[in-house]
Amino acid sequence: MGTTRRELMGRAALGAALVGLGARWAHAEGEGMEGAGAAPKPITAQGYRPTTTLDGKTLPYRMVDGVKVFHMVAGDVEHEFAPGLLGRCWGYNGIVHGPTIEAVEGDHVRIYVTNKLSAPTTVHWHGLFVPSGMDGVGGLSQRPIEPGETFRYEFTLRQHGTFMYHPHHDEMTQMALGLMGMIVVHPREPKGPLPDRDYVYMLGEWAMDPGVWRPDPNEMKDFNILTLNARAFPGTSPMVAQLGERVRIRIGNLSAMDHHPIHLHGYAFEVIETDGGQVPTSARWPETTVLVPTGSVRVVEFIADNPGDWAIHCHMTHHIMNQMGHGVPNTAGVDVTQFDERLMEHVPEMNEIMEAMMSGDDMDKPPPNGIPMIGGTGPRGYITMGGMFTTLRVRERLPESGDVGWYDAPAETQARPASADELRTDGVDPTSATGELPP
Ligand SMILES: [Cu+2]
Repeated sequence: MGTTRRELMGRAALGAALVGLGARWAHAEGEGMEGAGAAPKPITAQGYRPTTTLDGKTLPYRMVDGVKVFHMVAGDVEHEFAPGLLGRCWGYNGIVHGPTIEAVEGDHVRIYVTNKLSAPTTVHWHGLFVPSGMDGVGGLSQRPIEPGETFRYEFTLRQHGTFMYHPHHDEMTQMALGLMGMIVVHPREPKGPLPDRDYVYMLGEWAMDPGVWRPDPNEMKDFNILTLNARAFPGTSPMVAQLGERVRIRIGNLSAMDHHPIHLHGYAFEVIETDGGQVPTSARWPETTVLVPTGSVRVVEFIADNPGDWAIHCHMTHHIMNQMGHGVPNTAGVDVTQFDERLMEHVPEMNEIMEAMMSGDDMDKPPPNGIPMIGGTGPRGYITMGGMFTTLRVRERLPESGDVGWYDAPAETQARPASADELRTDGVDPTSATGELPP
């Protein structure tokens, strides 16, 4: 029989085996990547609250004769999507996605782009009102930047808002490998209150079968790694906020083929901005999910007045999975307790494989470059989600330093098994099929 071990494992031991595997891997933080700090970042001399790109970085600049000078270097990056899953990607300044460019409306910026890739590239400034010759469309606004060359882009930031950057040359390949990043331009004269927390996310999608190291740019539909700032849960860092703080979340999407409805638990927010500019206060409405189409930015804001650990995730259920296996029969609702025994009757080599699995040594070895389809360890069991999932952790008081940890819900606010007494008092019959209550 041509059935491989992986296929058999996929059918017989599906979730449980893979879940067990994931729990044993240690969390490895990327070097120098940003996590959420205890205190809000101090307001800068230019009067803005700096953004936080979790699991990413902000691009440093240098002032030269009143000009903000940046340097972006496109090159190969070995990137960790989550502990156990590395990708041979393309990025800027040694990270995937590229660092967030942050400036202020009216700033004059000069951005040098050095190409250390093996292919020509350009950089397009998505949403920015730049002179035509600075727009970065290969063949249209400029000739491509050849490997080894450094190009100079220069313009004045005439707007404020949230924008993106990416190559506009061989987009399909270069963006699939990770070349993209966010741009935040703060207003020169802010009209509303400044946020206390200002988080920046780039949504992304990748095609990487287990055991493969290079994201596949040819994929059209079957993206199996869905990321927030190029990290898939359980590799995503949590956002934090202290009770009463104003939280802003800027979400850009440069996924190849998908839009992402991003849903936040515990809150309603308003969309205050897109990559086209600010939404007038009178035109905003409350939402709990914001659809971020590819090639778009949505910025949401709310007051963190509900303490707890709150999920924030894409609401496409296949986008909160990692490296999903397909071609598996639908066993939802089926009694599968005899499955392994029956399978062994029909697949003789299954015995041997199961023995190897039971002995432990097979299961202790992670697959070569692959992560479980679902999850990470939570405070009350296993969190059965992956991909575009993280948490917002709101506390009355954040610890001065170190991990925020998990929310300790007051006992009376915690869902739990119902007692027989409670059921009787409330007239609830657990054996009822209709859920009908006595009059
Ligand atoms: Cu999605």
